[in-house]
Amino acid sequence: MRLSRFFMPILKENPKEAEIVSHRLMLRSGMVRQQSAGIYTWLPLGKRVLDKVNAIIREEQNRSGAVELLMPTLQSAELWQESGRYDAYGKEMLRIKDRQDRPMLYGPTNEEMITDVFRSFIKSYRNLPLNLYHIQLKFRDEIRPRFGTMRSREFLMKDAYSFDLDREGAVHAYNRMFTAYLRTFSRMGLRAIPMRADTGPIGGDLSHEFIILADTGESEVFCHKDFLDFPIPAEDIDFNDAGALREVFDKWTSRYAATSEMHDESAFEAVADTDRVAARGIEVGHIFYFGTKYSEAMGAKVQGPDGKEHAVHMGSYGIGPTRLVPAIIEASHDENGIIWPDAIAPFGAVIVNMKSGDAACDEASESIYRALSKADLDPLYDDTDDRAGTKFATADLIGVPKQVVVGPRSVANGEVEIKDRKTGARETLTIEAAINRLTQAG
Ligand code: P5A
Repeated sequence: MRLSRFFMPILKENPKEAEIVSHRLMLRSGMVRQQSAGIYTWLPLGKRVLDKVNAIIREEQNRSGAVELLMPTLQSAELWQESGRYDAYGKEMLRIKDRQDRPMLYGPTNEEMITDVFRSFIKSYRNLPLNLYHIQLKFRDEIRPRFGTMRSREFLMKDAYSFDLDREGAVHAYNRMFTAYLRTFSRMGLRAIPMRADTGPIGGDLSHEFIILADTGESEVFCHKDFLDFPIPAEDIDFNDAGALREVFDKWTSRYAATSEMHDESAFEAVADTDRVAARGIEVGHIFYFGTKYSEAMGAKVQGPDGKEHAVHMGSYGIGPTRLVPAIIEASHDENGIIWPDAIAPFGAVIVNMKSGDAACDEASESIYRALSKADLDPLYDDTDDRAGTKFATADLIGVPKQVVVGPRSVANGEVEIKDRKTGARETLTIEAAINRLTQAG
């Protein structure tokens, strides 16, 4: 991508409305724009990062055996009247009427709709287990949308729904998602700690929130320090092996970890003084097992091996991609801007042409741009007429992992500089060696 052809509206001033660093950096780097309170446009730079986050989520969901579909954002009120949540949900639900005056709503979650999909097709236990997910916009009319896309009214959610014949199957399904979530967040460079959680309006008796420790987090959390370095399950873990997944679950739940709503002061005090972590955190995921709450109310039944009808046991599993992006920034930035982990960087490298218009600089930059593009490194080429200082600041701000600096003095010797955004380490190499270094590292 040539920056002169891209759309990346960088802000020079710090936006006054941004209270936390991720919100400030997302606005300054032109990743998002607020359209109205808690409702955002994802601009091209932000969209690239969001797509990377979604791709990792999708890969890990698919690996665990979940199957993707896409449900609509608008739902009919009838489904929610069946489950009894239409009146219970309260003011967070955005209620709408269509031209026939039929009550509709912008979905805050999809338990009812997926139960309706399920009951209209699945009649036998032979079709179980089943886990269906989608990545779709939700709307919750939060009283206090804040911190940009961290707590917005319209936001993206990956929501998965599992269906099993009995509790045992449902617990296996829960452990599948538990394990998939550990892997998902770890691939984004995050350590998300599963904590016993309240089930709120979703319901049920088993629930974990996945929390990233961050000073700017909205939740108060208490946990054992072992969570900071437990090993993450490997890619080849067998998601059909209930025993292996049970072990993962037991290991991660053997230590104290709770949000303030579930906090038990005396249990926490039993943890050795030096092992206690009391901190703030960001909830990036939340999983629930709620048994037959929706299947009973909505008649989602299958015939079991005993020939009788059974209401299916269900769970639901959420991740917030539009919250994850700022959460990653909270965890990875410095005073000059964002530092993207490689796996979700919007570009693989940025080529900084210090003197656009200079024949030698242009030629070297173009050849590097061509080579990196060909190697699928997805480079951004800063070919604008900005001053070199502005270009350096932009490259640091947008946080692309590798910068290739093409300046008149080094180019005269056939050389360029590679700067690592994270460590700040610089290395001068011939153009060819620089291309090799970047394409091989990738
Ligand atoms: C689980 C999936 C549910 O809604 N039903 C379907 C269950 N869970 S949840 O905890 O309420 O939300 C799941 C995840 O969505 C993100 N999220 C938000 N992100 C941005 N702004 C918001 N206002 C917001 N609300 C929820 C969180 O990541 C949460 O864990």
